[in-house]
Amino acid sequence: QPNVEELRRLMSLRANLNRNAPKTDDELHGKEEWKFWETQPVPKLGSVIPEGTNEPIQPNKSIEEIKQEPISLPEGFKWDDIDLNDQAQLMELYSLLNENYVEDDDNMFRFDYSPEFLKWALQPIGWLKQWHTGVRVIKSNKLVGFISAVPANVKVYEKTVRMVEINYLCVHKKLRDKRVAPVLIKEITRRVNLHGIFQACYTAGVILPTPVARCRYWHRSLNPKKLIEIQFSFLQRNMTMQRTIRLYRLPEKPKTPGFRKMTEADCPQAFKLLYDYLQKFDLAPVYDEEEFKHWFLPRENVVDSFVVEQNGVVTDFGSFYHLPSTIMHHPQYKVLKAAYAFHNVVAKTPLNDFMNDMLISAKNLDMDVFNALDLMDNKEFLENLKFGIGDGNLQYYVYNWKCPIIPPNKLGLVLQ
Ligand code: MYA
Repeated sequence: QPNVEELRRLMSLRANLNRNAPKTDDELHGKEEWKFWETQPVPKLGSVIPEGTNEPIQPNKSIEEIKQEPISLPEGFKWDDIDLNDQAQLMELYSLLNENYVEDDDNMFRFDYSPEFLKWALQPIGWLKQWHTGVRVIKSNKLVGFISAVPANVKVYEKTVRMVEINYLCVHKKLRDKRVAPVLIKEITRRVNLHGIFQACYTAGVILPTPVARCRYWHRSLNPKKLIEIQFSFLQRNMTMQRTIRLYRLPEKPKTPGFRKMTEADCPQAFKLLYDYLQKFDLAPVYDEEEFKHWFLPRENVVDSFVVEQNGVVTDFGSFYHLPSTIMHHPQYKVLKAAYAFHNVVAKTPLNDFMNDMLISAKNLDMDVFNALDLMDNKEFLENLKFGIGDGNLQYYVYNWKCPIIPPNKLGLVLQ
């Protein structure tokens, strides 16, 4: 554990991660067996996959080989698909996650995905209700577990694979360490397999067998006073609050001529910019125009997108999503408002200038912090625009696939 002085010096900002599995290489080496993961079609930790390999680990199954009945749950629990179009059920999922989902290492912040955000993230083109998989206590009907899959086309090196993105795996705090998570994972695998899909991608703060890529969050203070007061960040040595506030001050309005919020009419051009840009990555989504509209048309308090447009020509595009965190024990502040960089593509404006306008836009939406991973071309602007490095890695995984490790600058996938 670094002491407070070191924390100050590093101005270490926190990433939201979970603490139930190893997170650092040191913790990992203390772990001897993977009772669940060693039964799964994933590469062994430490295995080196030769260049040129890019294929499934296990061949696809025929329908007859897939179990028709759900995986057995422990006595007293039942499966129940969550209907997100039913407001009461949507709120049940919201509460489960709000109270039990991912926290930072020191249990100070916990993700607070809004109900509208969950609908956006879980109902893209092709979503299925049976992939919004819940577990309830039979007696009380209380929702105590959840896992989701949504369909996506993902390019891995030179192949585009129909797969699912797995997210929002959550087990109620009172039910932890009872091997419920492996049951949820096996059940969602079965339900996805029944649709002829045998690959999945997912991210986690924990290290599991075996990451295909690893990157890190960086944080740009927009409201440094609040961030320091809630101990999300620390006053640097030799800095006063006033100097810190001045350091992070931003212009009132975006500076690039033609920079504005994206509208439906911009979509064909913005889509083309992003589609072409994503080709250069080794792991990236392959959207069609309808999916692009789903993911990027602005939705209040969920996702925002901006373009630079002049004389009808869209030259640059950028987006961020809104993911607040609950501040767990602060007398005054209850919510940390965070913008997360999604996709950004510039064809004309210098990337640093464009991203500065994105920061200004986030600040003007009352965000406290702007977070970005060090993937795609983000390293070009992180330091210049005064982002500070976070304190945890985000691991990327592809289920039932073997290929060599992908470096962050070849990673083009951002999950919510
Ligand atoms: S990542 C976000 C995960 N959620 C949270 O961190 C929220 C807070 N934590 C919890 O709710 C629980 O601690 C969870 C574990 C549910 C995480 N991914 O039931 P257990 C392994 C995968 O006794 P619990 C996200 O949503 C662990 O190593 N496995 O433990 C993406 C051990 O296995 P092994 C994990 O703490 C999810 C086993 O689970 C994770 O009560 C992608 C212990 O189970 C983790 N994040 O519950 C899921 N954490 O014995 C995989 C621990 O081998 C999808 N474990 O060490 C795979 C693809 C499926 C679809 C395929 C289709 C083709």
